[in-house]
Amino acid sequence: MEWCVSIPKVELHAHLNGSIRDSTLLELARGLGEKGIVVSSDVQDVIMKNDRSLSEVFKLFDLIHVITTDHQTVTRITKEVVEDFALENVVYLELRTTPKRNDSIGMTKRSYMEAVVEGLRAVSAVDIHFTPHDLDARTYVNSVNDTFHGTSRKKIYVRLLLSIDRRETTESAIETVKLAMDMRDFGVVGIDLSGNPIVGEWITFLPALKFAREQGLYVTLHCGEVPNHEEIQAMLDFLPHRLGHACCLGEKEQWMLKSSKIPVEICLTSNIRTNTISSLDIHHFADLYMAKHPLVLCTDDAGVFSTSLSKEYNIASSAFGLGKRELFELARTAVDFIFADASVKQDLTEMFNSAAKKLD
Ligand code: 6MZ
Repeated sequence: MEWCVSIPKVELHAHLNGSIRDSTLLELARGLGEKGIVVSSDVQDVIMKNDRSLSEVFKLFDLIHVITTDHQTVTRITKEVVEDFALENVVYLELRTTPKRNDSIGMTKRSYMEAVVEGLRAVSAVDIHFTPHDLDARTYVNSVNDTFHGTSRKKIYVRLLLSIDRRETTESAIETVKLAMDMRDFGVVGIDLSGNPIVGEWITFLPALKFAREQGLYVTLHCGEVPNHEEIQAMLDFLPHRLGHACCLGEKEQWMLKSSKIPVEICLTSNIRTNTISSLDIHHFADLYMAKHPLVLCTDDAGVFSTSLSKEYNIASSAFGLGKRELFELARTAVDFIFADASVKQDLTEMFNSAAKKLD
């Protein structure tokens, strides 16, 4: 496990509100409990419960959103989540979150995202690079190399994806895409479609997703968390830049996925905890890995599922028999699937190349 922590890693599928530290959630719940807004002992029970079905997970998110959705808290959790990833040697993070509107506290989707960016600015325990205009990328590479050997502060590149929740209307989804376009200078690179997979219809989101792609934003889709074959087919036909999960694919869909070479964000613990896949023995990671399909290990919701990216690498190692060299290559190839620009890719490639020389 220690070794999995020590290697540089790339995280491409992490939901902000799913990645909050338990201690922070409990502290926030206690605060709201004192004001009578939530019953803090109920919240504690729900937060600490570890075996949740997929539908229970979405109920938990509704509760988390009650606890976290004010500007100050959004800023705090963003800062902490980025620092937590960086401290386990995640060197590039694509953090996704659903811009939220809450009229009662004067929150708009834009002000929510401004609070997220404020959180990135507030990062202090590590060095962060999150805008496309960072000038000191070269220094970054060198210092990440030092980081791998424990000699300097941790460094992390962060880019943002704006999520469209499946409960949203077409108009609301388009509003999110427009916001993403406006916020490119603050590190926003793409759009994600997520939320409860049994809610909403593909046709509702398609106009916004097409618009995003036309505008040069990257698109990743939560695909196949439930066996909705019509939707899985439509998602594969859309040819997004990446897919999340891709669990419940039929034989023909698996064949289409492999031919498409669309990279898949694999979230092992999440799939098992939500019972989307009954056991790691039958997880599609093995088949896709053997087929040399582009894959990246991710956490999904490190807080909700009590995991970390290092743990996910460790699980892949024990469940699928991957050795150190294979795990390192898995981490390194993830650089090919990031949504940041070529200069970031180049820096990360050089950094992984240099770390590879020092592998034992
Ligand atoms: C689908 C998920 C998810 O956006 O409020 N989310 N959507 N499948 C999953 N697998 C378990 N895990 C998280 O983060 C929380 C939101 O991310 C989506 C849900 O829409 C959830 O409300 P943000 O930061």
